[in-house]
Amino acid sequence: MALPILYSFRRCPYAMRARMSIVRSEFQVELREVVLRDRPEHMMEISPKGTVPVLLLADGTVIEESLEIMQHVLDWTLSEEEQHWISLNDDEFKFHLDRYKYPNRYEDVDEVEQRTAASAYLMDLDERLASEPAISEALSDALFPFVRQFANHDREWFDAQPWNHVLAWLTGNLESEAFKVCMKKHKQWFEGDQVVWFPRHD
Ligand SMILES: N[C@@H](CCC(=O)N[C@@H](CS)C(=O)NCC(=O)O)C(=O)O
Repeated sequence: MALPILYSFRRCPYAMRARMSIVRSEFQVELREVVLRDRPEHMMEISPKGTVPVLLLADGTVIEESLEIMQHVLDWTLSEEEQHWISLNDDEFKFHLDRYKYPNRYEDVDEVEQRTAASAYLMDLDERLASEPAISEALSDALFPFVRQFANHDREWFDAQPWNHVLAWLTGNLESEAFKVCMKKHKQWFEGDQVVWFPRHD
């Protein structure tokens, strides 16, 4: 039977969260590594909006939103609280993250103001991570790839901030075996290439 196909880009935080959900589950896909300026024709045919990740199921269903991929793979129904954090992350935090990382791509953007605005979310997240019950693994996987991006922009500054729970949570995720599997490097996919299984099956 045909395997589900995942069009993915290693460094994309949306693709990362989708791959994390696959690593956590029994799901197995054919992974097709995409270079965004050279998107495969087949990917554009099944998902003309042109963003990664895209999951094509064996029955022909196309799932082209990272969160919907996670929900499908994990059979995950978001609680109200999970929905709340994901909206904060995907809308507000991502908005400021992009402007903090690439201020020149936008008009009238001050990098430090953007960093401060993004930091409000991280301080809230820090408080949430300090309280019980812990956030679910699925929610954690949906969020940390974005925090990773923010942290990597100026790691020294990030590490000096008073968000110890965020720091410990991020470190735990980045050092995890699951994340190592998720971040394994793959060559750009071309039609006719040998199938790359993900996670790898030996
Ligand atoms: N809402 C989408 C967003 C996905 C997205 O924006 N991915 C970026 C890469 S990180 C992308 O494909 N951008 C297309 C481009 O840059 O042309 C999702 O959650 O899957």
